[in-house]
Amino acid sequence: MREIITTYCRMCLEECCIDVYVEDGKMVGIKGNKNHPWNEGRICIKGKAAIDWAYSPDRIKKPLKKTCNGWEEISLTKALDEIAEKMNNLKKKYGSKSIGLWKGEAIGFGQQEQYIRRFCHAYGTPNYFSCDSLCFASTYIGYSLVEGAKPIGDFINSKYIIIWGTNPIYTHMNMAANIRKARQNGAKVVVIDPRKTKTALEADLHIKLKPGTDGALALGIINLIIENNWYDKEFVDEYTIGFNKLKKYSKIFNPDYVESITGISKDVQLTLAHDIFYNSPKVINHIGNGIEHHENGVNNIRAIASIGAICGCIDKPGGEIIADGLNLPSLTLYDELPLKEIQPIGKREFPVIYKYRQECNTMMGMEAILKGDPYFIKGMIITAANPVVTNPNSIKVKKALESLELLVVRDLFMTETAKLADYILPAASFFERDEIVLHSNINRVGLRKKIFEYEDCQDEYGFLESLSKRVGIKEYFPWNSEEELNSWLLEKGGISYKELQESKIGIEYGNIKYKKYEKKPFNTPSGKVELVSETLKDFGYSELPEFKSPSYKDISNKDYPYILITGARKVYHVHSRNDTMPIYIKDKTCPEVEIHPTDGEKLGVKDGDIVIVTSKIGSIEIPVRIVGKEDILPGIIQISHGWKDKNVNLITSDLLNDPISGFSSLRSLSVNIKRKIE
Ligand SMILES: Nc1nc2c(c(=O)[nH]1)N[C@H]1C(S)=C(S)[C@@H](COP(=O)(O)OP(=O)(O)OC[C@H]3O[C@@H](n4cnc5c(=O)[nH]c(N)nc54)[C@H](O)[C@@H]3O)O[C@H]1N2
Ligand SMILES: Nc1nc2c(c(=O)[nH]1)N[C@H]1C(S)=C(S)[C@@H](COP(=O)(O)OP(=O)(O)OC[C@H]3O[C@@H](n4cnc5c(=O)[nH]c(N)nc54)[C@H](O)[C@@H]3O)O[C@H]1N2
Ligand code: SF4
Ligand SMILES: [Mo]
Repeated sequence: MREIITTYCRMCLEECCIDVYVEDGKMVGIKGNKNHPWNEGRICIKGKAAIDWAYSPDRIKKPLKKTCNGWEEISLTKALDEIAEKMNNLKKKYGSKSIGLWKGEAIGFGQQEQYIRRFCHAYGTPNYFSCDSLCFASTYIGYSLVEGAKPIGDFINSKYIIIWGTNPIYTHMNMAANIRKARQNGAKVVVIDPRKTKTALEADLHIKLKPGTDGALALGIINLIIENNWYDKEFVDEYTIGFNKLKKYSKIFNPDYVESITGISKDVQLTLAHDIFYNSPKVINHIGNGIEHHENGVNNIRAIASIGAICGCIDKPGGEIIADGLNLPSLTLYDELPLKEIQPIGKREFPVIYKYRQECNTMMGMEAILKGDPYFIKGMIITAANPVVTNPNSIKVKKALESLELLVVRDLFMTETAKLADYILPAASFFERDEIVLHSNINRVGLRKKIFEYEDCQDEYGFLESLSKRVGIKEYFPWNSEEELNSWLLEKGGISYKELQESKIGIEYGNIKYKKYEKKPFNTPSGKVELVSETLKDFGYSELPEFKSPSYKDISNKDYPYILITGARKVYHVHSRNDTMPIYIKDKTCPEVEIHPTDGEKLGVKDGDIVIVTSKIGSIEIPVRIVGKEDILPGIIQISHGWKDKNVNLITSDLLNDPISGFSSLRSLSVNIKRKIE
């Protein structure tokens, strides 16, 4: 039998709608779905490779237990029984808080995340960890502190799009398509990035600023906009607080001072400020991971968010829209079982992120495991993550995970993290689970469909439900399958499950509404846009979006004269999943350090030569790629993350953090680079 099943790709977070061709139950082909308004038929190379990936002969299909004779296959029932027994023992010995659960990027940020949060609180531990210790949460709180939510750019209708520290052509294919459409309709696109990315190459203007200095540029723009009376006075008066304080503070950021910090000329600063004014409110300041991974990340983000705020670009066509979202019930148990008496790991150091995200900090998690500070974590269940490669300071991560009394890893493949586990449980891929897919930027909801299954490869819900029975919390997992749960969630959210199942490409759940603030206050304590934040002040931080220079400027770093950016994405790869991708993708690129030709000359190296890159944390040997002289600023080097060999996180620091979000400074690290003498 031949059929086409319309579902959603989850090889990356774009969640493109795809048509999967199935013959006698076997997937044989894959295409982008042409009717879905999100990806309009687009599919990238990773999506095309998804079938080979899911059917890979390297997949783990049976539970594995580590024994003194190596890995032994055991039955799923036995594995779950033993894990539950060990969890119960740890609970008796050290309390339930000694167990943490960790969710990675591969299963996303929606319902899968909520199941794990639910399990944690039902079990009695507040220790929910995730990739969000390094991803998006900084952006989320930066914007939430200012305007109560993270807005979404209305790219298609925009006239002026400033892209700060992101490369959507590689990382957000469909957003990039919308930006291209806007440009065809006459919008100007500006990219701010120390490197000439593909997105920068296509832009009208590329501004190469020094890493970690975006906040200074944003404050300089704010200063020029205010001095020239280019802001939206009505919006500022009616809907913001703290304008005069911001005005006074931003005065420090005069064009000369900003140029000295950022390397951006006065003319360019003025062009930016003027063009923002001229095109407002159809202006979007869109930011990415490149702004988050710095010591002053959140405040830099607040400063950028404030530009749109003072120019009245919030919630207007072509500007930054605060999406309504679909009102599905939350599966977390923060209200029912708040566990107030237990300190979540990382809350002491980073209370604001905990307040806004209920997110423990993975870097502090390693401290807790190794030092027992504030108490010991003794057991960890990790799913869809590979922190030995993706978290900073890999040697420490490895040491910490190895020292646990119980480590369970759920993955499809034998990753570096899985190798450390006591038990590896085979996980279902996205082709093997039913789940709700939300595209909140276009108000659409759809269903990912289970196309096939391997007997022991449980989906996330199935795993947690079967563990819940064994550890005495089954009452919190009453649904018998993910399908049953989806139906419950959707019906509660006012969407018919049946209708959604029948509609191939999902349904729209409402129109985009503008200027909602006229009827409903902003979701901030004052109900207004907060250009200064009482919340931050109450926690002992500055109320202003203060700029602080990155520590690579410190004199103590003189032995590390280069600035390392890590993690710039490649089209072919997603984080550490490089190593498990089908071979024809894997072979396209390899780990390498990108350097400017002048630096290449200074070091006496050519393409392919091996160099040693050293930070205060460690060193790696890696081949060089000399890029074009316009492609990166001299003195700045770039290494993408995710490779098990030549892993850049062997030299990144876990304790050089943004004091508000706890994010590690992965994009402005002081390093040295030397040619390897054979
Ligand atoms: N130096 C540096 N480090 C970084 C970054 C950086 O820019 N620089 N970026 C950071 C960011 S933003 C992120 S999001 C993190 C990501 O880091 P992680 O969350 O660790 O993500 P992955 O490396 O993709 O690991 C995902 C794992 O899930 C497995 N997997 C795939 N599909 C499924 C599934 O359906 N179920 C289950 N259970 N497993 C599955 C994959 O095989 C893979 O081993 O990396 C961070 N690390
Ligand atoms: N193909 C692919 N797509 C992905 C992923 C993947 O691994 N592969 N990962 C997904 C995930 S989880 C994430 S978080 C996103 C990340 O998506 P993006 O945010 O687009 O991440 P990058 O490709 O690293 O682009 C960040 C850019 O910021 C620049 N940059 C570095 N430091 C600074 C700075 O201080 N200021 C400025 N202005 N720019 C700076 C870098 O040079 C880089 O070009 O991608 C998602 N999409
Ligand atoms: S961009 Fe590519 S990998 Fe990501 S969801 Fe779309 S098709 Fe899949
Ligand atoms: Mo991420």
